[in-house]
Amino acid sequence: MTFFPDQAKWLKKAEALKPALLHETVVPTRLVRPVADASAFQGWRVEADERDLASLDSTALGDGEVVILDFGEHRVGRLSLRIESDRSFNDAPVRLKLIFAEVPAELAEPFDPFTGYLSRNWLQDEQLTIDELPVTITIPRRFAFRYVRIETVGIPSAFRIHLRDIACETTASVPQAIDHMIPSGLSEGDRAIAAASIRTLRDCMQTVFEDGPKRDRRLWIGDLRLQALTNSVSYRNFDLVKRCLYLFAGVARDDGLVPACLYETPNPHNAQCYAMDYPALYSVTLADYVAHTGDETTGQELLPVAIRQLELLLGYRRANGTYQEKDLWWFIDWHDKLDRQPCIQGLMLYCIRTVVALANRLEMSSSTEKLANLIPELTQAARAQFVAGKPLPATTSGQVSWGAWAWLSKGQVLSPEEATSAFDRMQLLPETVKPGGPYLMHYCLEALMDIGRNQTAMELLRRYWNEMLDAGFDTFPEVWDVANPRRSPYGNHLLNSHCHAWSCTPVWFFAQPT
Ligand code: RAM
Repeated sequence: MTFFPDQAKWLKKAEALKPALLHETVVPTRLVRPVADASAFQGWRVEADERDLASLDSTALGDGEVVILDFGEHRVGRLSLRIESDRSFNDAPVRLKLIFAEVPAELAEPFDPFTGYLSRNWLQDEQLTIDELPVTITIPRRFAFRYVRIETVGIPSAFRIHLRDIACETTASVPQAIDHMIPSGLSEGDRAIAAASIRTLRDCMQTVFEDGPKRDRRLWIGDLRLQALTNSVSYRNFDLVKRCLYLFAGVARDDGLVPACLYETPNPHNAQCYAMDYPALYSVTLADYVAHTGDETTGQELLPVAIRQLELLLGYRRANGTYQEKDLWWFIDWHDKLDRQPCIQGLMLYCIRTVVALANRLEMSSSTEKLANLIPELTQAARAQFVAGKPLPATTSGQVSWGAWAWLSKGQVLSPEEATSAFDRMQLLPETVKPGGPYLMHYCLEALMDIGRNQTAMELLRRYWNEMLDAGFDTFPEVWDVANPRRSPYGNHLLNSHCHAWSCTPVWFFAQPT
């Protein structure tokens, strides 16, 4: 028994909305090699190899040789290549070790001995062993990369090999060319930010909005909400958003809670990973979808799912007005020091207010009456904990953070005037906890926009996202900390994803009225 009687029907709707994947052939643009450089991102940059790409065809490769191809920009797809012997025979199998790298460090630093909290198999290496030459091979796994390192292993001295026709068949549900998606009228600097944003979104737009094509390659609500925003001012592929909303609704667990993320194959299913903030944000994603498309029929059908999330999540609220992570995990941001209590309370209020407004729009306001009635009490409780008698919004232990400020503002726990003055004073404090990554930074900027501080938001956006461009990115990464480029939530920077959904929103900000 599923909680919502229509879950099976919703999964069928999602299936019917599954986009066809588009494939285009792209080829490398040059040969490069990594160079240690303390001033470069993670200590590595690439420079042009003295060998010319055009000479690769005629280069006979022996044992232990390395070729590194630069595809010119970040791509997602499958690599194919032709391997030939320079003789009429090969008297032993040919082995190639390949590494697909989004950033130079992946080309230069050994993957082993492996440390990290996630599986080593997320690191993009591959080994090919080929018995008979000549052969043209397409590596079955889809990779996310800018560079491909190929190393020959164990080639006997009796023959040499040639690598030819190296190409990538890209995969995405949108075309590869991005220029027409970049808003007109931007300065040159903003165009560069916009291009990387669009490229990030493009490479994550597969048969769902993936969080990152390198890792986790799956659909998360938090990422989806931000991708859907950027999509609304670029590709406008609203069917993909609709598909994702139906997928989450279709895999809700027995009590109706949707997971934080889901798996698409072999059949869409619940990843059994729950986080308070992500199901709460289902409501906002749905409300945005209705606002962007005017598709009220879908809004009406899925409104009960959004309401159910908030009702269930409110059940985790303790008598003292707090939520506890041991009852249900929440994400909010990767910063280790951030006290997320004010964030989660502000976020819940923001989501409740959003679903109430959506229900009004859909003329279903009786369904959110109970939620609406709770708003004053929840707001007062949050004010008592984080605002009353404090010089700045802070946690009970006195921590001042951009995250708390953003979510208390978005939840209207702070009035616009309070939010404005608090932000100005907070900016002057050296000891505040800043966002640990682009995801929370997005919400800080959104909160600034809400109070009409668009100029400040855009200045912060340019500073933060330009730092990433300066580090050499042409897509935006999951983790960004200019002071610590090797920062990783996974205990190993090589596991980080460098083309990550939640970092793609600058284009949405550029489209907002100034
Ligand atoms: C990571 C993913 C994803 C994020 C979750 C919380 O595993 O990269 O983007 O939404 O964490």
